[in-house]
Amino acid sequence: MNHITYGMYSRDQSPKMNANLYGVHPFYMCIENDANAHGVLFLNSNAQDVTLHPEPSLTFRTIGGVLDFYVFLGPTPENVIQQYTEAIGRPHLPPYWSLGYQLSRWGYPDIGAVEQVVKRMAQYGIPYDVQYGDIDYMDRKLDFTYDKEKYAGLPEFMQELKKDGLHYVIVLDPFLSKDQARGSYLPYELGEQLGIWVKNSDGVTPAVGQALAPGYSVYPDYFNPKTADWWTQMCVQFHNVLPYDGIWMDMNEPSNFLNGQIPGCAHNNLNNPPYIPRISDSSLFQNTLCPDSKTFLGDLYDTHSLFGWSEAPPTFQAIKEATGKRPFVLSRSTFVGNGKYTAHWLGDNHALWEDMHTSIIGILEFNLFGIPQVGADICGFYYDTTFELCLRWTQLGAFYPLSRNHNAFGQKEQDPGVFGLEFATIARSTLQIRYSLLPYLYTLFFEAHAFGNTVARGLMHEFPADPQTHEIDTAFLWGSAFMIAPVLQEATRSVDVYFPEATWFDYYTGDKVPDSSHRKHVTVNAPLEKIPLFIRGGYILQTQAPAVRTAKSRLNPFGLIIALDEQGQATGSLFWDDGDSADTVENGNYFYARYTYREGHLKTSIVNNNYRGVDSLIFDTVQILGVASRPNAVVMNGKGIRRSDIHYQENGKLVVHLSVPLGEELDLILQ
Ligand code: MIG
Repeated sequence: MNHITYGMYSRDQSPKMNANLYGVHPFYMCIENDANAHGVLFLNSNAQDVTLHPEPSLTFRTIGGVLDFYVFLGPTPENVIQQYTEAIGRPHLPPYWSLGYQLSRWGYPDIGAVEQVVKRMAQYGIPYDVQYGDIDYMDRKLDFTYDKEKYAGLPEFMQELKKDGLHYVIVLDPFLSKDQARGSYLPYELGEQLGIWVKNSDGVTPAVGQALAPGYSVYPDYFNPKTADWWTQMCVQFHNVLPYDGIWMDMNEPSNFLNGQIPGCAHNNLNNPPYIPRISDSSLFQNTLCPDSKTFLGDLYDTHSLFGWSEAPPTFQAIKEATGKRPFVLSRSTFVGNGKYTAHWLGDNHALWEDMHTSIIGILEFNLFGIPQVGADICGFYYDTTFELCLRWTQLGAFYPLSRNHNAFGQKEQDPGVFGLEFATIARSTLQIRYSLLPYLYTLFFEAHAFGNTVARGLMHEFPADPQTHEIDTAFLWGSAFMIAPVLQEATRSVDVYFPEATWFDYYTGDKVPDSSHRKHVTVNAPLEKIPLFIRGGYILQTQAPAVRTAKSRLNPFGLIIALDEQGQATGSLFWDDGDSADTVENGNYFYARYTYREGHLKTSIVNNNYRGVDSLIFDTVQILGVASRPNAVVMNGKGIRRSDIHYQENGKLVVHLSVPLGEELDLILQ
C-alpha cells in the first residue's frame, strides 16, 4: 500500500515486479481488519493505473471507456470470488488429462528430440499426460503449417502418442505472414480476401507488423465475427492435418517486434494521449500495434488489452468442433472473464529461485481472477536451470493447478528424465502424489466451475481472521484441505511452516503437526526428495492409485483420506464424469457425492448419479487420520471388515482395506 502504482495495459513482458504484464485484471480483493472481505472490479479495458496509498486508499486512473465499478460484498474471501466469477463467467471445467503433467520446450531441434523425451519419461515411469509443440513444429513459424523435414511424420507421431494415452497441444500465434509466395499460404490469402485484419487508422488498409513469422505480418481482428469464423475454420481444417488435442495461444497481447505497425505511429491523441498510465516505457505502442488502429469495435486504443480475450471464444469453439471433445486452451494474454475459455501460464520467467517463489503469487492471483488452471514454466524459461532448482521446482510445480515444464530456445534440456536416476526417481514419486490426488483436484475444478470457488488458494482464504495468514506467499492450499509448503531456497533442507489454528496432519506419516491445534510456526524437515505437504483436519479427500497416464489412473481403485478435526468430524465431496466430453455438467452427465464423517460414522449422500462410468470403479482404501484409539471393529454397509484388513498406527492413523462400489452410498462405522 506504500504509494505503489500498478499500470495495466497488456504487454509481451517477462514477469517483473510492478510492471504491466501479459494480462489485465482491474480487480482486487481486500480483507478488512474485522476479517470481512470484499472485492472491487473496475470493468474497463483502457490503459489505466491504480495507486495504493497507506491511509488506506486507492486511486484509479483510466484514459478512456466507462467508469463501470462492481462491488462484491463477500463477506469471506471465497464468497468474494464466487460472486466475482458469477458476474464475469465461471471457469470452464478442464479436460481431466490437462490436469496431468505437461512437457514443453521451445527449441526441440526435430521430432527425434521429442521422441527422446517421451522415451526418457517412459523409461523412468514418470507420470505425464501432455506434450506440447512450440513454434519449432511449424514450417518457418507459419501458423497452420508443419515442418515436413525436421518434423516429418508428425501427424503419425501424434497418433502414436494418442494410442499411448498422451495428448498433444500445439502453439498458434495471432499473426499471419503476408509475404509468402502467391498461392502458397492459403490461411493468409483467405483472410485477406475476407478483409478481416486489424486495420490502420484509415480503417481500410491492414496494419502490418513484424513478429515470429517470416517477413511482415497482419493481425486477425477477432472482434469481427467473420474473423472468428475464419479462425475457427482454419483451426478445424488444420486438425485434419495435425490431430491436436488443445491449442496454446501465444503472443496475443498482441506482440509485435516493432513499436507500432509500419511506418510507425502518427503523433496524435490516441497514440500519444496527454496522460499515459504508469506502464513500461511510457508508451502505448511499444512492442505492439498503434492505438489508433481500427478494429471491428473501433479504436484499438479502447480494446488493445482485450486482444487475447477476443481470441479465446473462437479458439475454444474450434477445438470443440475439431475434436468433438472438451476444449483445452492455454492463453498468455487474459482479461476479465477469460477463465470461461482458457487456462493460463505466467509467461517467460527465469530459472531463478526468486522466480520460483513469485510464481506462487501469480498462481494465487489468477485464482482470484477466475482463471484457476494456472501454472508457471517449471524449472524456468530463460537461463539454464540447475539440478537442485529444477528438482525443487518440479516438486512445487507438481502442485500447480497447471503443471507444465517449459523452456526457452537455446537453454539446456530440463525435462525430468534428463538429469539421471536420482532426479527422475524424485520427480516420479512427487508426480505420483499429484496423480493420486487428481480426483480431489478435479472435484475442486468442478466446484470452481459450478460454484466459483478458487482451486489453489492462499491461507488467508480459509483463515481470514488470522492476520498472520494474510502475507503468506510461500505456502498455499488446494481447496480448504491440502497445504503445500515448498522449499524455495537453494541448499535448504527444512521449511518454516505456519500452521493456522486447526488440526494438521503430515501427508506422508499421518502425524499431527504441530502436536496441538493452536497456531504455530514449525520447522519441518525437507530433504531433497521431499516437499512438505499437510492435510487439514475436518476434510475428506478422494484419491486414486496413480499411473503414468490419467487414462490409466482413471480406472484405478479410489481411496478416501478422512482427516478428523478436534470434534472427530470431517466432510468432503467427489465429482466424477468421463473427463473429456464437452458440457457434462450442463447436461447433468456426472456423479457428485458428499461425504460426512461424525461420531465414528461415515455416510455418503449422492447428489447427482448420472454417469455410469462409476459402476466399474471401487474404493479400496479408507484412511482415517486422528482416530483416538484402535477401534474394536469396522463395519461397512452392514458387514464386518476382516481384522487383517484393518491397520491402526499409534499416531492415530487407521487404514482400512475393502472393496466397495464407488457409485453406491457408503455407511462405515468404527466400533
Ligand atoms: O518470442 O513460441 O512466452 O513460452 O516458447 C517468443 C516461442 C515466442 C513466447 C512464449 C514462450 C514460447 C515462445 N514465445
